[in-house]
Amino acid sequence: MAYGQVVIGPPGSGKTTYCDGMSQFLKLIGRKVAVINLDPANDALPYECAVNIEDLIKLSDVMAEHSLGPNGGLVYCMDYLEKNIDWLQSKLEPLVKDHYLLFDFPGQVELFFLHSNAKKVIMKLIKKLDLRLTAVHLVDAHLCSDPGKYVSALLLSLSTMLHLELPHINVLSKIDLIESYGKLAFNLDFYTDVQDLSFLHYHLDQDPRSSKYRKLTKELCEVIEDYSLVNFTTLDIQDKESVGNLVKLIDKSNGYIFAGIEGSAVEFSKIAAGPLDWDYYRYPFLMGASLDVCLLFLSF
Ligand SMILES: Nc1nc2c(ncn2[C@@H]2O[C@H](COP(=O)(O)OP(=O)(O)OP(=O)(O)O)[C@@H](O)[C@H]2O)c(=O)[nH]1
Ligand SMILES: [Mg+2]
Repeated sequence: MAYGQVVIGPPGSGKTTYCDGMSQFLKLIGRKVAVINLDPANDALPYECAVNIEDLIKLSDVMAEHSLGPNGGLVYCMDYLEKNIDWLQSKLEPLVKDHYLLFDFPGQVELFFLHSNAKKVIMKLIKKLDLRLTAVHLVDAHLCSDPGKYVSALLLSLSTMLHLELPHINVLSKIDLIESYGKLAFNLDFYTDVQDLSFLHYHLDQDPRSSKYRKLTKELCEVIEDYSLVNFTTLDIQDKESVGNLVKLIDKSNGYIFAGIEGSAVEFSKIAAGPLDWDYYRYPFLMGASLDVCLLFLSF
């Protein structure tokens, strides 16, 4: 059994930078990490990747051969990957024994809430290799600065959660830049907790573009609230405390914290309900240290 993350989100939301930063962080806390690039449009990779889809198929070749644009080309590449899942499986087999996996996916969002090929790739890997994966869905925090864009980020997050059916964490990325977008209409908690979207209506009405779709937006907000599934955590990939907090959430969601624990159902539920300060106890030199102390040791 191996654990890992499926890193997804719109173009430019920070997926590749995240895989780089997250792999560095996890290595520092003692995990063996393999980053798998499944985005054939990723040209300059900042991390050393263990598996690269480019070795199977190149986006430029697909576009030239089939007269496709980049979007159609990416859908083709995902289809091709699904048909050739044995290639990926054989590359991953030696890694799953002792590595934590980070999958860097393309930023074409319809692959994750509409088409079935990327989902099939993930599900086949989970089944064949006995993986425990969490979807980490990155959304640029910039979208909070515009109520209409924020509603579309909520809808995208919800439809991706429902489509992928994985343990799922939505992340507002690049949170370090949030102040540079001007004063937000609400406190950041409003955007992360997704508690009462009716407060957005007034601000949506101020924008002539969104006031035109007032009724539609209201109905969509109600759908989001009725499901009551979406919330966000925040991330500044350069801030080790921010990354550390996210790692704890992810490890709880995919069950990493339970790995190797042999105990009763009561022990499991104690851990599940307990505070999130468990991770670093695995590493003897950090035994008993608080997260702050751990992070001090693990300079990023
Ligand atoms: N300030 C800041 N910039 C970030 C952060 N994360 C990513 N970036 C920047 O955002 C830009 C896009 O990052 P990428 O990692 O290439 O985004 P991506 O989601 O992989 O993009 P695509 O693969 O094209 O979909 C880069 O210039 C990064 O340096 C962050 O936490 N803070
Ligand atoms: Mg990328």
